[in-house]
Amino acid sequence: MHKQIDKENRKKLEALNNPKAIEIINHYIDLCKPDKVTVITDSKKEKNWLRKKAVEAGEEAPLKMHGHTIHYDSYYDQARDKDNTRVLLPKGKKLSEYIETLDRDDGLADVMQILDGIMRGKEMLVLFFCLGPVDSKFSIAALQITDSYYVGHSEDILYRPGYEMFKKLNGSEDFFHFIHSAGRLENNVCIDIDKRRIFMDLEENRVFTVNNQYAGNSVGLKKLALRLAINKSNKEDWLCEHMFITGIRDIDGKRTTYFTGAFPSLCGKTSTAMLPGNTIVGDDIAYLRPGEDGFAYAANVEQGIFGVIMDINEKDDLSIYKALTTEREVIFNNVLINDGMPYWIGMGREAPDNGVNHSGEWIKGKKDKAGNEISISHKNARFTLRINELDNADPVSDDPKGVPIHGIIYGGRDSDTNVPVCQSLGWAHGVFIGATIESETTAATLGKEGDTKHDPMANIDFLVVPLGLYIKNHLKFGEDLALDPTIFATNYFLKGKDGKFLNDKTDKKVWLIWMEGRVHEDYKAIETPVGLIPLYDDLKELFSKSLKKKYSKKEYEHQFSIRIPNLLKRLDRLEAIFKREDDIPEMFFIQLDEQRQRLNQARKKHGKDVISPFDFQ
Ligand code: SPV
Ligand code: MN
Repeated sequence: MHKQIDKENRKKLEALNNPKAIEIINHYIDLCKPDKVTVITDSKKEKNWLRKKAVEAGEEAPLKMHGHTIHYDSYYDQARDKDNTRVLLPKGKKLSEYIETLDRDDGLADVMQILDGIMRGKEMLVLFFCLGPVDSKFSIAALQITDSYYVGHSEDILYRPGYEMFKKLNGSEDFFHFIHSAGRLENNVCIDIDKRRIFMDLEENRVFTVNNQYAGNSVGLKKLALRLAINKSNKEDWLCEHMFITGIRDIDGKRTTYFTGAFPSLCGKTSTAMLPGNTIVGDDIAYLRPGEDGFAYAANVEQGIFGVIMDINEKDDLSIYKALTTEREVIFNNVLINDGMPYWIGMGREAPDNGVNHSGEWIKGKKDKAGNEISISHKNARFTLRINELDNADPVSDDPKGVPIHGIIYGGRDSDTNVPVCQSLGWAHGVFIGATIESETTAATLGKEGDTKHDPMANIDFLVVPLGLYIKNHLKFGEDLALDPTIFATNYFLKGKDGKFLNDKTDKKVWLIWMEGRVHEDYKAIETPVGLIPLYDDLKELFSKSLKKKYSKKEYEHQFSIRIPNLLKRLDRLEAIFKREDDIPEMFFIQLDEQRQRLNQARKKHGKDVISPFDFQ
């Protein structure tokens, strides 16, 4: 045991009986050279200490409402940092055109040099968590080393405790580990942003992340663990997905059916998972495993939400809004603070025109170095809280069995092609739909917004295995199930010629109820070249019953028309992309060809480019 670990902390580590964990901790004490090392167990007292330290150190500041704190990330660290994220690979190995890699030896040498002495003057925290519910087949143990109290505090909110779990590992080396340092700070935000690194080392199940604070970059258990788990799942027989899990109620509010859903970031994922009337199990990452009864079971990897706060208001997202405006443990990130109260874009209340935000002291009209006006909060500003603090938390969220999944929803951000909702023609066609998600880029990652990007299963940012292997495993997962989930596609972002959205934000409730009803065969559907779409009469009734809204034939026709030229163009684009990848399963190209044939045949039969849904009946 390292001589720098005092008696009390030494006892905590010895109780783990895990030589590999001790070896890792010793190694990074030697390398990072902290002034002090503190081991945090599952005890409430120690977690409270962590929360207090985050405030004492200035990484968080208390707000007026009891339990609320604010944390800021550097102005240049407001989202996932894709440019500095790499998968370390042995020489000569290739993954996919999509995946940024780096020679493993070079990457390790580089990051070890940055880590050398990085914690001088700081305290190293050693924390233990469990990914997935504890004591279940989903559980993965994780060891976190960090010098950020904010990261430790966030993880305490977002993940289940893992110290006791580590004891039960009986010395096994089968766990993930994460090494994080925020590096040098000024006004409590990172300054060495040119030395940011996020390196995934699959061989050792470890991730290095330095000179950052934004949780998507710094919190090991979140998107960094997602990558390690994707690697693990693809060698085994389960799926690790960038998916929410939600319990959808039928139109009478009597039956609850569990769905998962994958949407690229900032494309309506959390609001779909949190729709009023439904229950939330998880909003970001799910593990899916085959159950003994033939269903797929899904578990939430997390116990909290690191959610986007932009546009959270009383009208659109009541449960979250209520949780954010009442007393409880909440960390706010990168929003405006005035007189101890948080304000953000789209909160539905008038905001003051000065205060402190992600740019420091702020007054309305303030510009950044590039001359752009700084908004009151960042578009990717976030909040962190526990799911069980929400009034729509599902009671079985922590069930070690997970929940049985009847449906999977894939969504993208597309203004002119896909219909609002459609059911796949079977598992393989559904996998094809998921694999061909396209979306416009958003503020969730650093860089330009609004470019169309191909994002298979909304998981491409996190893929660390070849795309072909990932798709093959998806196909196999469904084939092996006796009762595979029904796959649906949604698109909330269709626009008319005037550039206005064709649907309200709240319309997604109708699409969800329809999907829930479809898996129980409550509604009929119309077969089109892209899949099965709703009947007008069913939607009219659902709009009226669930939203008290009129839904005209004209609206239906506009939204559910099959736009053949746009759909064919998409297929050409995607075919070119997939042809450049190695080992894409034959089944994928069969689906693509069949989809193209169906579109061409429909164009011929109906003699037009844009076919009304009524023409297919
Ligand atoms: C996302 O962008 O998909 C998020 C937030 O869930 S982050 O933690 O940054 O990945
Ligand atoms: Mn996410």
